[in-house]
Amino acid sequence: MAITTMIGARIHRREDPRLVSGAGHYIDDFTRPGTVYLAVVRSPFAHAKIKKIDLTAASKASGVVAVYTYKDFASVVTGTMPAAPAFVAEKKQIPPRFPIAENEVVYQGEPVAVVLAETRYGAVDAANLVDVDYEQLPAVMDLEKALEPSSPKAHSGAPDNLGWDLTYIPDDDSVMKSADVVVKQRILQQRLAPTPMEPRGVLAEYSAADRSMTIWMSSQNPHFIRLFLSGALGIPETRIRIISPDVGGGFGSKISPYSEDYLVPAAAKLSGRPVKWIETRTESLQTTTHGRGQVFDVEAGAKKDGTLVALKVTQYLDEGAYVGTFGAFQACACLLSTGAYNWKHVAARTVGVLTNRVPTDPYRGAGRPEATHLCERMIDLLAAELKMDPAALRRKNFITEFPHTSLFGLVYDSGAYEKAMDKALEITGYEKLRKEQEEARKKGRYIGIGLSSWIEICGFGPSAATAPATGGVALVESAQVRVFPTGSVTVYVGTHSHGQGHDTTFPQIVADTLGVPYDMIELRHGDTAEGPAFGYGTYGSRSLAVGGMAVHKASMKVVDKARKLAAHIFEAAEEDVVFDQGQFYVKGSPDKRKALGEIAFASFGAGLPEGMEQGLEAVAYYDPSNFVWPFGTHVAVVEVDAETGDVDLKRYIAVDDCGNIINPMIVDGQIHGGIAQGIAQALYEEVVYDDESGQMRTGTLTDYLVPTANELPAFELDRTVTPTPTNELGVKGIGEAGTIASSVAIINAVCDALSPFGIKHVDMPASPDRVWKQIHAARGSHQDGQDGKEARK
Ligand code: MCN
Repeated sequence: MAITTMIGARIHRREDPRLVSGAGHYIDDFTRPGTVYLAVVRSPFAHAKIKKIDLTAASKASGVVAVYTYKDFASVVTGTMPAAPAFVAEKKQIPPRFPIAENEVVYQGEPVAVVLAETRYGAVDAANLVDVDYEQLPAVMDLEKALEPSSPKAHSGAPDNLGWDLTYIPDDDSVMKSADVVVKQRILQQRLAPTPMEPRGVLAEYSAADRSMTIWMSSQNPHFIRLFLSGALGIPETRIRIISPDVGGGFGSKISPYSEDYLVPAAAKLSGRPVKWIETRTESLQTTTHGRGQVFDVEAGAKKDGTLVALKVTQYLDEGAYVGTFGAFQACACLLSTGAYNWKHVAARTVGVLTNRVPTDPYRGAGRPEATHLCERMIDLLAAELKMDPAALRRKNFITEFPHTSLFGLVYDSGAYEKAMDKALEITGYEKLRKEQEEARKKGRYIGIGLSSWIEICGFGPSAATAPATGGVALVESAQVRVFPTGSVTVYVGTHSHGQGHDTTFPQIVADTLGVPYDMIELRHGDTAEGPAFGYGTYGSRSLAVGGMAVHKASMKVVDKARKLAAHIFEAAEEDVVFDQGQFYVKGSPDKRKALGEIAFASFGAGLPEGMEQGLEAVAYYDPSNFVWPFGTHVAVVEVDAETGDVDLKRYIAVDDCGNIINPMIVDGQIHGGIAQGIAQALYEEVVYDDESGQMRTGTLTDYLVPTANELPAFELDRTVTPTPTNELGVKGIGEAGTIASSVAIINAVCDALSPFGIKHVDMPASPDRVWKQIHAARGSHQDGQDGKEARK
């Protein structure tokens, strides 16, 4: 018999023909009869008192149905928007957050009023007629100044701007003193705007007759949104249905609930009309949560022979004006700062700072790109100080024994870090390239080679670890597998695919587990009216390692029931029935077989075994025993033009290990996208605010520089395969790996290229302007272009 091997098959994404031919369904494709359009009146100031709101002109404008402010919403929405305890349970200050401002605005773009009109343009025009009288207040923009006692406060009347201050492991100076070399560096992680292709959007319809709410929205985790809205709107979960159909990217920015997620359904309830709001690109850049926004002070020490000794990390995290729902999760950068290496000691402290910017929240990698960046930067700084090759320093200190318990008590499941690095170096032609670099320098060409040996914690997560971090609901995952009488299968999952290819990979798992042809299996997700009671959503590269396992587990429950029925039909003992590639037979009689489809048909008929119910379907919740820990090594090769500061990314090599693989093509695609986002941070993107006024300067895509394919080289990918012992499939996550690894590979390459100038560190984005200024300063002259000779000697 042919062996079914859908797991591991490099097949095309089945969702793509639909998506690339315009047959996808995004939020703006939906409208309900009688829909009105909502426009949000937003604060133009980062910080101001609202003295008066005059709605007269807006209310009279043509086509306007209603204009609502805080007091209208206060009648239908209660409580405060959620903030998970995450890794800083001892949070000091969580400013209460209502979806719309009452007396004070604390970031530019905060909602102040909403207008409902018959047309979208009518709503926007009328929103411009809402007359708000503000008294501008000082904006808190600088993290260090914000912590000074004399600083203005991000929220009037607050005692200070401290969100949290938590020491995970205190400093032990005596260990650092035992190091022969110590390097110190301040590392900036600029704010980033997630910029999914499809901005956010919400359409809500309230039925007064049966007191039910249906909401179409662009979300990565509709069940959590249903949970939050149920509490805030006072509607039972059973009467709220969230539909998140095709979602045009999220990158973490569509995990948390937003103001509009409350305001649109509330406006539907208040007005009695279906209400639709679609975010504009400027609203997206200004009000969708940002990522990163951190400053690290780091110190690292090593022995002369390169043995790593101690690492000391202080993270200052710009929370923005409120604590993002999962914003404190980014503190995990501290817990992963030791990376792929053995250190004798680590000290780590995280400080959350409230400012007058839009809140930060998870953005692809969330804490893990920051951890990798600081660790891999310090490794390179130590290598330079020790005059060691950066690859040799890594090799000397890699963790080699697994499972490995980190200094923070986290258990790394499996790994082969050196093997991945060796493969990456081999593809790079590392030794030869180092020689070419040397030659090029003699000719005044600045080539740089940057390594990043990354690790990641993902697959959230074990209930014991995640329930306290989320405030109660553990991040397990659910699936329902339903076999129809003809043997076709529908699988309902609690994860949400918005670019990750689950419609392809999850049926691949079911095809192998049930032995049913791949084309007979459908995946459904993103509708809370279907499937198990709760789904936990897609983020933290958890869908396969947790959700895929729930799918596998539910499929196995189906097999177990089918085996009982097959035994009954064969008149054999259950333990004598063999299940092989979708076929049942009795041991010793392989010629007399019944396919799962035949058993399915029988399961809907008469004459079932005593006590067995009709049908063949199962629900499973999967709670992993640990996280999963993918890893790898990336190498970037750049050339810096010393006259312009331009960084030319010449090659990018990535060797990753995510355990067993369901679909290599999809994994490659995930790595491609991830690397592109890391390159974007390293070289191009940065949210910029005016330090004094708090005005955002990067409110359009001409100011916020998202790279295109033109800026990216062809990536050279390869992999090693080290299965995880954490789950039966042996799989680890890959959705964020590229982003986690790549920004520091680029920056290490840029610093390597600039080492002849004595430049040790470059912050992100390494734009021509920033790089040129550093070269210029290093050359010790203020005259443009006159002074390259020292570096070239
Ligand atoms: N996969 C596999 N074998 C493995 C690992 C993964 O075949 N060993 C497949 C999975 O079956 C799945 C895909 O690769 O089809 C990614 O799986 P996984 O690593 O579990 O990640 P998630 O599906 O949970 O996706 C989340 C991750 C995150 S956290 C962000 S942010 C992100 C990302 O995925 N946002 C994305 N990738 C994105 N891709 C697109 N196009 N758009 C986004 O918004």
